[in-house]
Formats: sequence, structure tokens, C-alpha cells
Amino acid sequence: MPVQLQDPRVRLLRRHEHNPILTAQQWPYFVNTVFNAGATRLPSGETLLLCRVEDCSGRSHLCGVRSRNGVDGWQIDPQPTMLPVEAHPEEIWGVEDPRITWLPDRGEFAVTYTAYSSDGPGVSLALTKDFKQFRRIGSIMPPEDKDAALLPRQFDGRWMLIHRPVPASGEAHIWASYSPDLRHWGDHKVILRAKRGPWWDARKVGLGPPFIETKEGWLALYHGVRNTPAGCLYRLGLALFDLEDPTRCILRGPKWIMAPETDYERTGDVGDVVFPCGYTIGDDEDTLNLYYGAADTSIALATGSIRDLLSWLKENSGPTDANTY
Ligand code: BMA
Repeated sequence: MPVQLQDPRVRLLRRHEHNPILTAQQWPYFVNTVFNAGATRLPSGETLLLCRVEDCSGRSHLCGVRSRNGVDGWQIDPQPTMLPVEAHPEEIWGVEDPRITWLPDRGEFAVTYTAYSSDGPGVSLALTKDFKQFRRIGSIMPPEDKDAALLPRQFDGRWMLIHRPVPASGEAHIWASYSPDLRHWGDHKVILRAKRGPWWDARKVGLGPPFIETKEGWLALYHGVRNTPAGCLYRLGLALFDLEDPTRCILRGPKWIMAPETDYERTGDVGDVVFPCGYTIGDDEDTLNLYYGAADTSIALATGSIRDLLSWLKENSGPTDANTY
């Protein structure tokens, strides 16, 4: 059956009935908000979220939480798990929005995050095996740059980073860059352009969670930022990139598939924001559990079928080149 997004009864992503699944009230220490969490399954089968936690100074740190079913029963680290450190002045205003990629060849997780320096937000990388000890590689993209995640393996001997620099003028697009050693990055290339005019993904686009590997290509959930007189609207769309050359966009959905709708998404410290940074995949290898920040205030969960997302994208793709819109 074709998946028709136009029918409001069909939802590609379904919100969990217990949303929001994590809020500041649950934290073992006093915080302002918890949102925008990276996610992964641990070898134990547990779901780990690395949550962005904003304290009452306004700065963020990361805190690890673990659950057997990925929905409730969260064991929250009793203290901040990863705080900004003095040795890395690029983090002085906080660490935000982590994305987690398991690197099988290295046997460790890569955590890419926004390091908020006094010169603006840039991208930093840390490596960890246990989400307790983090080995910082440091700043890998200077400000202003955000929304970054590594791909899990090398392409022609080089790692690939997806990220979103913000130019001094014009639209902010999604880029890919390569590195032989995770430290030195080059061969930068735009892979998904923001549109212009009235489009939901005009002006600014950014990667959501890390790319999802499927037989048909790398599935990307990305956010589009619509600037309105009442503020920004963060919504989610889909694109598919070539498996062998992930810089090549092969499908792009012209419409968003998820937008702020519920009270906890529309109202909060920054209303009208849905912002996923992580996912896990169910044992059936098809269920996508998408963890997203809601209104920069809490963490929520939406689930969908990767098969359905791909078939919707195949049936509804528009041109992949924003210049043709
Ligand atoms: C983006 C990021 C996110 C945040 C969003 C909405 O630029 O900073 O952390 O959720 O804005 O405020």
C-alpha cells in the first residue's frame, strides 16, 4: 500500500503515548531543561541516551541515561557525565546536541557535539567505549558549524563527517567533509541545499540524527528551519543518499513529515521545535525509535518503520537540487 502523508490519519512517525519520556523534574540534580539527546544501543542491549542538559547558568553539559526498554525506567547518571573542560576553551559556553556513531573498525563510539565557544558554536569530537571516559579529539570544525555526525565506516580510506556550517550570508546547507585520521578534515562538499522562499526547508537545513544505513542508501532525517514573524519553526524531512557515495543525494521529500504539534513541542523554553539527535533500531531491524528534543525543554520518542519511510520517499520525492525549486 502506498504511504500517503496527505492523509492526516497516516503518520510516518508516531509519538509515544508517554511523551515526553524525560524531563528536568526526573533529574537527580537541579537543572533547567533536558533535550536534544544522542542515542545508541549498548552491547548489553540497553538504550543509552546522552542528553543535553541545560543548567541554571544557561550553559549545557551532557548526561548519560540508560533504560532496558528505551521508554522508561531510566537510570540517570547522578552527576554530569561530560562537562566542558578548561583544556578545551572552545567549550567554555557549553557542550550541546551530541550525535553518537558506533565505529565497528575502532571498537568505540564517536560523539560529535556542538562546542559553544566565545567565538560561536563549532563542532567537536570525542571518543568513548563506555560513556564514562571520553577521549577528546577537540575542535574539528570552527564556528559557526553544528549538527554534525560521523558515518560509521571509511570511504576509500577516509572518514566522513556530515555537518552544517553557517555562512555570513545566504542559506545554510548540509556539507560533507573527509578525514584520514579523524583530526584533519578537507574536501568539503555541499550535499543538501537549503531552499529559498516559502519552503519549509528554506534558509537553514541541518542533519537530525546520524545517517541510517539501509539497503537502498543512507536515509537522512533533517530539520528545516522556517523563519516566521512569530519565530522559527523546526520541522523534519527525509532524504536518501547513495550507499557508496554518501555525498550524492538520490531522493528528497518535498514536504516535511513531522512538525511541532503537541503542547510539549509547541510550548517550552523555545517553542515550536522538534529536534532529533539520535535513534535506535528495533530487533526487527525495521522499527526506528527516534529520540527528539521537544521545545528545547524535554525529550520525546517517536517510532516509525524504515520500510515505510523509504517507500514514502520513493513515491513522493521531488528534485534533489534545491536550485530547481
Ligand atoms: C538550534 C540548536 C538546537 C536547538 C534549536 C532550537 O540552532 O541550537 O540546539 O534545539 O536551535 O532552539
